[in-house]
Amino acid sequence: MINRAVISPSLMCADIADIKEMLAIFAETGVGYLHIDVMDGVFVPNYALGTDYVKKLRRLTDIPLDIHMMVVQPEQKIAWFDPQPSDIVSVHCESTHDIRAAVENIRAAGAHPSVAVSPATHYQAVECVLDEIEAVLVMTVTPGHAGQTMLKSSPAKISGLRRWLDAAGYARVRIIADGNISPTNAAILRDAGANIFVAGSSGVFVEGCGLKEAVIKLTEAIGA
Ligand code: S6P
Ligand code: MG
Repeated sequence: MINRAVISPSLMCADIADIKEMLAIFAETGVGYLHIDVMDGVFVPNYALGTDYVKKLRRLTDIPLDIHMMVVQPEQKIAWFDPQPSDIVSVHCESTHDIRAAVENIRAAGAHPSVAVSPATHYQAVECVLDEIEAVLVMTVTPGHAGQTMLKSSPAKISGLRRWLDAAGYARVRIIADGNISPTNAAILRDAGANIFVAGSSGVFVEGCGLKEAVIKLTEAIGA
């Protein structure tokens, strides 16, 4: 994976009425991934995108997916999404007692493994799988809902994680920032060391702003 800053639009925030037009804009502007929030109503108090949505989406685009599993026992559910070689799949370390099995199942399915950490979880929780993962997803809001405000502790958490990864010889491990990634927050988190910017209602699906215009603005903010 190339370690450059990229945008990953969060499709739970997208208007499905415009999906083809939206995907054409993402292809034209060169977004890195499409972020798919999977929620089971148990790990988080909400439901979001599922297997059939992903299957149909794959027929419409070849942009890689960045699948964020907010479900219990994710190790049993990874294969349901038929992960592809360019996809990233993130599993929460709080959602399973066997994070290594979850990571191994992502690798076995052929995708890039990533571990997600909720706000109350220290990033060092990923230490036992550091040799196996290619990214760490840092939740900069409480997982479960779009439209929240970024926690003030997020830039320091991301810069601490970046320094820790680099010092341990894992500079290649990318950091995904997820939650209230506005252009202003994206620039701050880019300086802190994030590489992939999940863009929802404050990033690209912004009220009163055209989609293409918003993607360009966010791309400029991350210096891509
Ligand atoms: C939240 C989810 C996120 C949101 C995204 C929304 O549980 O993991 O991916 O979809 O953060 O973006 P925004 O700008 O509305 O916070
Ligand atoms: Mg997400």
